[in-house]
Amino acid sequence: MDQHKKSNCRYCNTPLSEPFLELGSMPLANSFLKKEELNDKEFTCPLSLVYCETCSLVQLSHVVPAELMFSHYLYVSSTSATFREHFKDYAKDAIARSTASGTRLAVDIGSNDGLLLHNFVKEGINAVGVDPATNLSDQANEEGLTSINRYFDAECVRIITENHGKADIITANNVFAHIDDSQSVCKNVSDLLSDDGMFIIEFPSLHTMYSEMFFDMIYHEHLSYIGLEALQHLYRNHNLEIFDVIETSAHGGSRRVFAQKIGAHNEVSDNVAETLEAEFKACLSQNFKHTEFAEAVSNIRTNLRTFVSEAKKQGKKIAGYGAPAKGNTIINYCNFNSNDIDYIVDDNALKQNMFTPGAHIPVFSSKILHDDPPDMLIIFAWNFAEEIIHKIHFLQESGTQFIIPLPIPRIIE
Ligand code: DWN
Repeated sequence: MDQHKKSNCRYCNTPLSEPFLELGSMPLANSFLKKEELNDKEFTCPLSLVYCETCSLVQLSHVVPAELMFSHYLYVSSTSATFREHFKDYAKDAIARSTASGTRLAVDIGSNDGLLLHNFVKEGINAVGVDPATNLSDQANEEGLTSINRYFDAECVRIITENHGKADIITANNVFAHIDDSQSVCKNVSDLLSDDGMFIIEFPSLHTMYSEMFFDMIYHEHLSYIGLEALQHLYRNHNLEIFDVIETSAHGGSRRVFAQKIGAHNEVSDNVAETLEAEFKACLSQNFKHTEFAEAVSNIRTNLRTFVSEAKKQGKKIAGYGAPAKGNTIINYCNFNSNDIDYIVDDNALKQNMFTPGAHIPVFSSKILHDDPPDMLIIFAWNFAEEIIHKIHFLQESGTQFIIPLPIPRIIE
């Protein structure tokens, strides 16, 4: 199974030009290693961005086979209390909006450990999850949920329709950007969706990535970096129309986009035109914006490397909190290793006693912070900084400096 270079845009099939940003050849962001694997050759693939001149979709130039990334998955949605609250509110919002007469069925594509499914069921809605990660799908089923362990393909639609009927709510959160064959998934959604149904996706927004310089959102799982213009272009080919869009705080700034079959009864909100206008004003489809972003990312690397090198010259011990996929983009793009960052802690047991891909930095449970406190703690899971700092403020009181890495490394006072 090897990667391949994408020749055409996955949303509109326009031939793609050369990348405007190249972060280098990198290992997969969630491919943490066991100790005995440290000397094995790691799979790497160019991590570069290209944009489509027709529909303006920003996307990776190279595609890694999904099986390599998603069949056994270490990321667990429920690890953070912030996300547990987020998807509780999400389910309530979706149900409140679903005016399909007597909402009968919700289907969550990329259901992970079943966090959203659980909230739909708690609200009295029958819910079915779809996820290719066997470890996570098994976990959800063991908890009494219904999770189909496969990709959301035509056969999956047949299985769901035959056993549960059409879906009044279909969701795909932090997964739509991960899909290479977006055309087939949109067709499958259109086939599964009831006539009055809603298709809701949530994803880190391209607008935020550019405005906040969150280049760490770039990794091989994230094939697309979605703006509303590109999404509208894709949906129209599959009898889907966007009728509302809201901004959420997830992952530092996400968009939640609501769609329906063209002509269904939801009025198109002014939010859609306003968001398109805001993206137009941000010049997200202009060539200069992409090159401007690429230059800024290179400068951020210089700042981060200088920051860490200065701290190490002063003999400081540096650790990280959170071993998110995005943290590995920062670490590997800056060529950090365990001489720069002594260790990282993560509360997800699946990542503990493992080593980060590429840099081979050890990941421990947060207990080590009591036994071997660092002088500096870089919060790689910066999108959960408030929740994390609340847990470890004892460290700050004893002198550890907490660092937010992007857009410029800054000490939290
Ligand atoms: O698209 C994706 C994004 C949305 O989520 C997936 N491809 C993978 C994942 O990316 P990520 O790993 O960058 O996401 P998170 O949710 O920002 O990762 C947070 C990390 O921090 C997790 O490894 C858990 C950890 N954490 C922790 O150790 N203690 C988080 C909290 C809140 C904590 O208290």
